[in-house]
Amino acid sequence: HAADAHRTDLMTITRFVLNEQSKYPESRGDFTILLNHIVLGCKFVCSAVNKAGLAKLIGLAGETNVQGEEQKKLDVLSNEVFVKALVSSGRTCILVSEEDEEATFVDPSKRGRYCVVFDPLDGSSNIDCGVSIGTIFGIYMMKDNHEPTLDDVLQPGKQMLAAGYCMYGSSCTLVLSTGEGVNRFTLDPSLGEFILTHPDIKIPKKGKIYSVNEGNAKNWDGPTAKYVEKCKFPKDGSSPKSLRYIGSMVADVHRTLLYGGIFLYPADKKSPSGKLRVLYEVFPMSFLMEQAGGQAFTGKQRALDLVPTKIHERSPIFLGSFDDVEDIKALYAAEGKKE
Ligand code: P6P
Repeated sequence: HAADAHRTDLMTITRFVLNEQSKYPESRGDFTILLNHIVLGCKFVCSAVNKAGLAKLIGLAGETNVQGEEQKKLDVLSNEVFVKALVSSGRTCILVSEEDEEATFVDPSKRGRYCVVFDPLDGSSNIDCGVSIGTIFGIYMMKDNHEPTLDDVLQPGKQMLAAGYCMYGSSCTLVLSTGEGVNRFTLDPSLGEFILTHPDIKIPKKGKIYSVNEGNAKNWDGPTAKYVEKCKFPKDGSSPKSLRYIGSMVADVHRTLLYGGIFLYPADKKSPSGKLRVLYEVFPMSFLMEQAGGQAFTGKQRALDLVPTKIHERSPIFLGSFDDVEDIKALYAAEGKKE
């Protein structure tokens, strides 16, 4: 019986990745081992986030991170857990975390070939009010077998081998792409395993939702202002789009991936490069969107073509349903022609 088959044929994330990797005869299982350590980190953070209210883990840790923001204890904890898990995997050589000003170069005795860029707990300002938050990560292979340098992580997003996020909300859900589509896994706490629940996710070609912080409207440039105006007062007789903005990137992007529509964090006069970080926010989410049939644009180019020069570099980002992003690309192109 199909339902029984589902219950007994548990496709765990490890089994799923092993199946995928078995297509590459030369793979030695290193990627699967690396991913297992990322999954371990996600399980730990999921447990800590769920207990946060009880364990009084929330509240300020008294330190501030490189972004000058008050660091909450869960940020500190999550970052330490991921750094330790990734180093102990023995498969990484460079780590870039939103929480650490400098990249971590793994000791040669524990070194592997992968570079991991991650935001251990994105949206952490929402911890205290229970809004979904998440871990975002991207994986590069080092450029070649030399001494690792920052160049190994300052690669365009299109060079990523894999990207994903884990969202800590009503359930713990991990969305992953290794370059062959997007798959969603849900943590079964009774098993402590992420089980494949939504294979091969595709984002709707067009959506009815736009997601942007309207509070920044005063500072937007022309094309963004024009696009949002079109969402609210469509000229073609179609109904206006709905606005949904949670203020936690993982939650806003997850909704966009499942329901369709567009997520925007534009440049503005206050922050000319926008707010979101290229390596561990823009690239992983853009990678997932393209793998799901959507697209991601910086206002100037395809997001994954961007070549970062600094590990905490920011970029404007417009990502989501293919047709919706196409619309804002046309407005930027028209602006470009005027200049
Ligand atoms: P704003 C959270 O702090 C975050 O980094 C992302 O998760 C989120 O999308 C964005 O900032 C929200 O920024 O300026 O709208 O509050």
